[in-house]
Amino acid sequence: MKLYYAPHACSLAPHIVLRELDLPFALIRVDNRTKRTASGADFLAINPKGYVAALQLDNGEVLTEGPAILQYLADLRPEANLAPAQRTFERVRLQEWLNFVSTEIHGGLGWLFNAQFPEEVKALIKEKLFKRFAVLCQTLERQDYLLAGGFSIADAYLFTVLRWAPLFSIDLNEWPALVQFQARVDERPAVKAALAAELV
Ligand SMILES: N[C@@H](CCC(=O)N[C@@H](CS)C(=O)NCC(=O)O)C(=O)O
Repeated sequence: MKLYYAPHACSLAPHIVLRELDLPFALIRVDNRTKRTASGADFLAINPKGYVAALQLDNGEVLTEGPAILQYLADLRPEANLAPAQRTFERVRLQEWLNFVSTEIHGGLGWLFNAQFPEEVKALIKEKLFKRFAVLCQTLERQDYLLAGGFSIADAYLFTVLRWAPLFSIDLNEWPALVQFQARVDERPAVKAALAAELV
């Protein structure tokens, strides 16, 4: 498999999961401005959507969209328990979190990268985002991870997008449960390895 990534982008989540699962993969860096890979290949020919993450399977299929990639990976090694079994209620609970992280947290923080948005618009986005942070805290104040069963792909995703908060002068210390969550996930060897690999 090949994971197309940009350093510290949302592709960090599947990168962490590949390492958590100890799956063989090649990491291919994409320049999101030029849409070229490190070797100069046209990324748009690989993923016409033009964004990371993209996972190219050994049969040539290209899978995109974080929640789909994460579940595909977790199901390759179900014994690692990074996702509850398919067709269980817990799996739907996981999908509920993946969708929440994708639309409410990734989506919200993602808009803040847009340099064209005036400050008043960014303030409104933050106001909504902070309500969503409160929702996360309701769960993370009573358990270590989003699912009661332990670390899952949803946590890898949440960790990845919450890392962007300081870029927008959002001080996570206002939500201690989120700071503790970030520290807890940051301690995982697979997370440390993924972050180190993306710094290269
Ligand atoms: N819907 C996609 C969004 C992916 C996305 O937002 N990727 C960003 C990095 S976090 C990107 O590559 N943006 C570059 C661009 O849109 O040109 C997903 O959930 O995977």
